Amino acid sequence: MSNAGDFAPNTKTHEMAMEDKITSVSKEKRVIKPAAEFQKQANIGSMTAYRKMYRESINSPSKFWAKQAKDFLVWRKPWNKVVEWKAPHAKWFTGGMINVAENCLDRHLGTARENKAAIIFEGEPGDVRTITYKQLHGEVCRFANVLTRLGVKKGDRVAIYLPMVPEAAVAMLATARIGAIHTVIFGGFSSSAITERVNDCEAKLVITADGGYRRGGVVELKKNVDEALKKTPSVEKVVVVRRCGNSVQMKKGRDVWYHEELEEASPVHKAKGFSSENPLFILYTSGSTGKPKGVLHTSAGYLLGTALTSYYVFDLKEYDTYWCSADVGWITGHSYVVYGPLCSGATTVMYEGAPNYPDIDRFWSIIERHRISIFYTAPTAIRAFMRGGDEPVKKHDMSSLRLLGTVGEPINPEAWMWYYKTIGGGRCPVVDTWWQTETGAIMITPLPGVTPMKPGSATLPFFGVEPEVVDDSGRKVPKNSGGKLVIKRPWPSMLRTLWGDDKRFKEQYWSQFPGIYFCGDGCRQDKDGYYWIVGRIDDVLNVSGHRLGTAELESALVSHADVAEAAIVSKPDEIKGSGVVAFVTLKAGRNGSDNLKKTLREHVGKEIGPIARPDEIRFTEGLPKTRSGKIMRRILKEVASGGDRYGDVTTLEDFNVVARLAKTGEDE
Ligand code: 7RM
Repeated sequence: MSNAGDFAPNTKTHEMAMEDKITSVSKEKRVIKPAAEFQKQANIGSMTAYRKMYRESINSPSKFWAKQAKDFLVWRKPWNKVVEWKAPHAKWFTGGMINVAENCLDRHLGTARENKAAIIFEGEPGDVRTITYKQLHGEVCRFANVLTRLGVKKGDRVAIYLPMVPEAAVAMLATARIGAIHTVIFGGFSSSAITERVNDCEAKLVITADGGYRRGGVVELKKNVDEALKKTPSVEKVVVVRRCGNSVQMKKGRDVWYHEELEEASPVHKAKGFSSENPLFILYTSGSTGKPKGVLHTSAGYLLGTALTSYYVFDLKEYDTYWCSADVGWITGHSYVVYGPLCSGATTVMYEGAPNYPDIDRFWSIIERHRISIFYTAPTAIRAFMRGGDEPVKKHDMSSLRLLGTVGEPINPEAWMWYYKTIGGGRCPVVDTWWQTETGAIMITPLPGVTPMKPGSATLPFFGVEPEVVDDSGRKVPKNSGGKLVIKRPWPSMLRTLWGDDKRFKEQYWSQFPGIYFCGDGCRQDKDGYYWIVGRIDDVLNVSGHRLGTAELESALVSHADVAEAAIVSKPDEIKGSGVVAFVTLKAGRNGSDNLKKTLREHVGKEIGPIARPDEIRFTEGLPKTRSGKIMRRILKEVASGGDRYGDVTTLEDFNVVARLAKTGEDE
């Protein structure tokens, strides 16, 4: 139990900082020690080993990164300088020459990995394809020759708009192989999103498919491309993968079939070395307002970041079957479906379809049939499965799993425990990995088998990462107080700029604290040095003068047995200045009643204190989410205050959710 007194600010010392301080209300205390059996075989064997290596990475970064770059990558020409840092611009491994595709493919040939599965693909209808490293190499070489023949040169932009099929990985790797720049556009985006992105980077060529399978139907991708390309003067050619066999229109002189081009192409392609800082890809990430930002990543540093984290965070072993359920349209798909695992010679699984098709147990069925050993997914998916109860999981043999991971949002301790116990059977460490499109690779994370885990915390920094929690003036805040999360030094896989908009790059990430990267997240560091992300700074609530992150309040609601998911926003309140509105989805079979509203308010009061008790609770069938599963609190805020100016909703997964949400307040 707690009382409001706990939250009384110490006005003497904190008067000045009140504005930017975030009050933490979490009472989460559990510590889960990883199993000894896991530790015995882990790629990093102890906390002592982690701390030693971390210290080296911070005290002698150039020496540390030089060693990793030698151990994890193959080079055409060694670098002269590890890092050149003129804030906010970094260059890594300058003077070095490298080919990213060679690092993911050619290096494994002539080794025992040659005939190992590089990709195991499962389509939504149930079709399965296994592609070995040798086969993948052959296909990428052929397609690299096709791209060259179609006029793509080093530095040209290639847009990829495909379903989650192996050809997506082939397209990315072939583009990289010839030194061109890819921009993957998520297959769920509309034609206007394609137009905007293609025009922003002036893509010369588009790779798409006739369609992709989703929830039993066909998403007509080529049709969307045709519509989008009415307004894209830069596009000269379109390559179409045949996936569903649905009829498409091929524009003469512009459109060619992937399979026909490949048939004619030679499987021999000699990879050239490109400079370390050669751009590898642009990935558009939508801010809450304004046009999408084209995050630019380059070659060597990015690849090193993804390879190193793949090895240590996922504890990759030669025999693992590794599955990251993210779409290649997101950074997680780039870094942890394609580049990280393939550079490490791992077997990476790709699944095309919806998580709940034909049934809610599809993921568990995939894990059982392919004997997946490492599984990486998002909290939103975990909560959705949790909502469906344990039965769908129990139908499957999940004993092949040895490691679980999560990314995308703060994971509430309740969902963490469910994931750990029900999916992992209490055997598997859970790595809660904090990172961003901009960071390229995992930044804050446990090392499995080694780092004692705290449900809801991403725990400790990865090698070379120096985070800090600061107030608005950039001063480090005391342990256990909230503030802004910054990264104090450059790291190899960091974004280099925003495509065509270096001014926005500087403003967005480097203007708050000169020379220091501000990620936009609120955070708290506990007494053990563990980091707890409390949500986006833009979403912070103001309750009676206290600034509260969204994650802790939502997590308190979700810890109630009837609640599946919750999102909290503030709304203007005439008396208090602002009030707290909770949108709540319930577990299957539970009923939203006035009684339950009362119970939930009391529950939150008990869990974290009376000040955080929501003023209003609204039960809803679903929450507005981005297509990668992040809750769009900006829309909920608008709904809560009775408005309908939702702003940019192009990344919204399902607009019907918003329409239904608007009705949730009507009985109030
Ligand atoms: C990888 C990815 C980045 C934002 C980030 C956070 C949130 C991601 C976690 C997390 C708490 C985590 N890239 N986020 N991972 N919050 N714990 N483990 O998601 O660019 O799409 O999003 O996602 O707010 O800033 S992203």
